[in-house]
Amino acid sequence: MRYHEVNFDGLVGPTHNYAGLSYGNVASASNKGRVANPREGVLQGLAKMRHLMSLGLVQGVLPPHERPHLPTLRALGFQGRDAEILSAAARHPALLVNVTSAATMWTANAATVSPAPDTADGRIHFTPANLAAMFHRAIEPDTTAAVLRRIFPEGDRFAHHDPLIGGHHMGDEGAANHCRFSDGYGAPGVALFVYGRNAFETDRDLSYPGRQTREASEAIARQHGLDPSRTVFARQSAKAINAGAFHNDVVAVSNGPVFFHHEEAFADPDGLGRDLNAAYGDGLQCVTVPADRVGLQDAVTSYLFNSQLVSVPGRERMTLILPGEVNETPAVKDYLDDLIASGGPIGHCEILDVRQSMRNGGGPACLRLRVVLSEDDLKALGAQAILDADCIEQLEAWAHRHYRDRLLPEDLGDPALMEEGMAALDDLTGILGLGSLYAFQK
Ligand code: SUG
Repeated sequence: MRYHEVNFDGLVGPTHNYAGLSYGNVASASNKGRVANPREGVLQGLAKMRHLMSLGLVQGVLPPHERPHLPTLRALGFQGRDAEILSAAARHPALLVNVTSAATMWTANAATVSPAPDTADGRIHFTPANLAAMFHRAIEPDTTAAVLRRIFPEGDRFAHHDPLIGGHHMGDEGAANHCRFSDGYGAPGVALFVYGRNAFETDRDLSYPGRQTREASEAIARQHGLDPSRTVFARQSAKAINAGAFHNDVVAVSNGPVFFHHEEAFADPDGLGRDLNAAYGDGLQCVTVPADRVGLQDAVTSYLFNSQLVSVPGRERMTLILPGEVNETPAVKDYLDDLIASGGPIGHCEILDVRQSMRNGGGPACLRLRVVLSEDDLKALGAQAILDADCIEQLEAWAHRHYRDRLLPEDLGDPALMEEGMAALDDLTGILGLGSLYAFQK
């Protein structure tokens, strides 16, 4: 049976804007209040998907969530018709920007996914991330759960868990803090869970939030039925978090047996090396980028590690899909030239423009959730979530039809924007065969 690692990219939503909502995410803070272009954002994302398809990879897509999120506003006591709720909420601009964020585009934070070969019952397990660290993201899990259940029907192939309870203490940010190593996607893998802090300790070393806790990662490993001897937990270094690595995927990425990461990503790199070797056995290939070649600061601004590391059919060495910002960081550019010349496991670099997302701290890897699927699993999906030439063309036309090309945080109270968003998502559920999914459709 052939297995694929499918990237499910999040579509940039119609309310994409720069509101400076994520403390500890340097790009989000520094671009606060800038004019956003949602149409350009969604088209950049679709161009990335097109590019991966052109390389012969199977490409999936996940829909944006409804924004403003009226169910949250209703739960907070706002009443009346949709337009009345919006105009009342607009008198609380800080709340409104939070419930209107298009952050669901970063599907690396949608869920943690454990492939079938790694789980005790041989099913693919999903836990939607509770994203408890940030209010604008903590409103995502219910819709994420509904979307995942629609696309991957619960049954003998797919198993769904509820998002973790426990709020901040069980803070879980999904696949962005999870790596998997395997010798072929269909072979049993080793899971690496990376956390920023312990749930029940005050960490005085952190100046920015450690969004993921060790206890949350352990809970997920337990409920997914992972083999403890093939599961490793590692703490991020405070230095990396304080430099802006709010998720581990800002400083590390894995594919197959390859682990590409920054030297200063982890609190105890030697311990991690020993644990991974013990769990994986021979064959793990670490590509560790020394701090004297690329400093943490440059890693964070360029998003070198927030690249997608992919195995392209017909290419012997792996390919890094990088954001355009790497070209603007001389140390990173030099490093990449040497990396390719070194003859190591990474042999190709391809650079794509995802700048609309990057300005909010979301690189190529943030925009995708990886799910290992067999050919039979692909046939069992419950919606048209895998792209083909026709579907991506329809999505591009859809984006041109519905999206604005200019948006500021102060535009978010506009009732026309809310209506445009609903019309876009209603249309989208038709294109992707998702049925009625959103609260406004019920
Ligand atoms: O959660 N930015 C997102 C970026 C998420 C990136 N994901 C990964 N690294 N996997 C976040 O910080 C900013 C929104 C704003 O400021 O308007 C934001 O939510």
